[in-house]
Amino acid sequence: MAVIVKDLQFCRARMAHSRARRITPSLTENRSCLQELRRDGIAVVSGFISQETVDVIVQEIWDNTDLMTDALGSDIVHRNARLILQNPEKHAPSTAAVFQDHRLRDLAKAYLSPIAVPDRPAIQLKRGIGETSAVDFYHIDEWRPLMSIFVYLSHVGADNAPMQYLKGSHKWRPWRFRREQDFFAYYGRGADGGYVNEESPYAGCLLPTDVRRLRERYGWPVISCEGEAGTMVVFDNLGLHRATPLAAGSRLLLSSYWQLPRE
Ligand SMILES: O=C(O)CCC(=O)C(=O)O
Repeated sequence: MAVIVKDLQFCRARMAHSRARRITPSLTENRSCLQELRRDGIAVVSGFISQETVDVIVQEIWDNTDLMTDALGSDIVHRNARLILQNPEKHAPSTAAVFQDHRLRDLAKAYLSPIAVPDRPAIQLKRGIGETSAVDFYHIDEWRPLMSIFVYLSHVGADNAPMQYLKGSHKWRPWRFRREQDFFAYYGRGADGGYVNEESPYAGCLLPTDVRRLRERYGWPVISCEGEAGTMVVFDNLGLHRATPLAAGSRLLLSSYWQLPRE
């Protein structure tokens, strides 16, 4: 009985979010990026910030934080094979100009809704060679509209843990329904962004065989998100994507989410 109630709650919540979603192209000057995002679920834009801006931010991270020394505490957590520095604007003030850049805000509001809001800005560092985690399985991050932005602070080549995304997998197709329903029922995050139970890291994950079958059916190509420092990657978190383990060097980036306000 409780399960059926949960399923009904999911259907109601999903309909409410579909109604609140309002793609509004007039809100962004970057129509081609919006078009790509709508078509593929992802867009990679090189030169989004200059090398000079990258250098200033990286220097601040070195000077003001323990991120590069593997020390935890003071807003640094280790999750999903990376160190995550929360409240980045407090520790590295020059990141504020990037997180508050009107181009990002306009794009997010155009893609999601004029009422979309930013969430969980962070600086992420991967430097454990070969380190793996649950997000290395293809997964969705949500059942409700959600968009992520990465801005690279280091060169991300094939060896530097580029994210992989299945282009077109963000669109509504029947396979999603059961996945999103399970996600609604079993996934939880606390206020600090940490998982609330042992199932949560796996809630949106698919087995490799499931992904192979879906790709056979829908033909989604893989994009490997490689780029120079200064590149922006924007993606719809409802599309299937996965992290890849670091093979060499490190990967440093700014990340933030955009979503509809929580009711
Ligand atoms: O960091 C990455 O490469 C991918 C991250 C990811 O899977 C996620 O944000 O859900």
